Amino acid sequence: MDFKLSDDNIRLQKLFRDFVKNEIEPEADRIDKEEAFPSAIIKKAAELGFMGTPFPEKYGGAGLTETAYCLLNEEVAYSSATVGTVIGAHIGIASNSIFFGGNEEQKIKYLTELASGRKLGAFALTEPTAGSDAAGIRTKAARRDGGFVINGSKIWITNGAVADIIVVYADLAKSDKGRGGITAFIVESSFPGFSVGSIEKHMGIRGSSTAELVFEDMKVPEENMLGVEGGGFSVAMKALDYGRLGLGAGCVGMSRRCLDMSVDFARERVQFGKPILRQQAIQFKLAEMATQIEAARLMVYQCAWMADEGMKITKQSAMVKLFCSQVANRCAYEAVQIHGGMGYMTDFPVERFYRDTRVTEIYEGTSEIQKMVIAMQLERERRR
Ligand code: COS
Repeated sequence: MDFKLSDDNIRLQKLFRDFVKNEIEPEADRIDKEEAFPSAIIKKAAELGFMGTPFPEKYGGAGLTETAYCLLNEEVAYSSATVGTVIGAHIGIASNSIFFGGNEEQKIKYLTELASGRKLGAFALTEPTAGSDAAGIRTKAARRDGGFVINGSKIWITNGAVADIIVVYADLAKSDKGRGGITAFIVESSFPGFSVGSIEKHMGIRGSSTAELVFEDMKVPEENMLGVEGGGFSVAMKALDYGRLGLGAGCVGMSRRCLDMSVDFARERVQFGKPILRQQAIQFKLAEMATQIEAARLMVYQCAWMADEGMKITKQSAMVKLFCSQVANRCAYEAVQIHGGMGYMTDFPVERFYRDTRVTEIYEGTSEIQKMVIAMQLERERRR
């Protein structure tokens, strides 16, 4: 058993840290305050090969591991959860849908464009009737003229208004209900019949784009069906397994940042004649934060190792997502508490982290859904 990062991963971690320090940190507050999509940062990340970190080089990726992808997410979210969210939606769930569900032609045509960062991806599953109950989608696909036509809409799609390539999950069955008909399609934003509807405003991750997508008789070529007819639900679930792992790594980065800000502040802030870092009330908070972050980090990298070994990560990644998002929320809460009045002011990043961490217990499956996934896996393990 070896808990050290490999020399290659230590080098990558340094590379990611330099990128974050030079390109993201100077912009992170502005991105939040101006609700600005971080296009220039994403372009730079693409030039450096980061937009396809875990994918093979033959598909335009960097040919690295899930561990490396987690290191990237951890460092990026240390500075900006917005940028972490854009990359997470692009790699974790959109590109992974094609990587896991696509055939060779689809990977060459679409994954290469995504992994190289020339195009941006989105994952379109959620609908008004299908949030936690992912199988409740109403968007319909039908066979027509040797291809498909899709009608319906999606909501709350990350990268939705800016993505070029979108993996859309639609119901190809005749029935009105059931995951049996759910089929995945690769859609280009230039397809006639595709349009962007309302753009959402949100509490945190304010520079990320969250949009409604509308499909009106949108024609999709036969060859753009991803995987098999009715196989879409499994593709979405597998992509989410990997998305949740990356998201957990981002939560570790956010938690670390909250701790670092808190220690720095507590060293400087003097009350009752000494730095508050010397007050037991504050020491206890910092110690709890540090201990939880240590545990969260170990969970992330154990799960990343499992993924790199080709093991099934459904249960483990749900645990990672559940625990790491809770830790991030607790760390942000305590960071604000330690900063006191200053933590509540918008002049300091701690307030941004408080808002940004909140969504991590909601998107890519709420904490309650992660518990369901874990419990269902426990049941399956006992049945075997
Ligand atoms: N990988 C591959 N396939 C999977 C899978 C996984 N991780 N999990 C489930 N599947 C497959 C199963 O094998 C099963 O296939 P068969 O019917 O052929 O046996 C099928 O999918 C259904 O599985 P299950 O019975 O577990 O599905 P449920 O309908 O009970 O799923 C949950 C319920 C909660 C797991 C699902 O609806 C879910 O994850 N919801 C949350 C969605 C979400 O995260 N939304 C956030 C927005 S997207 S950013």
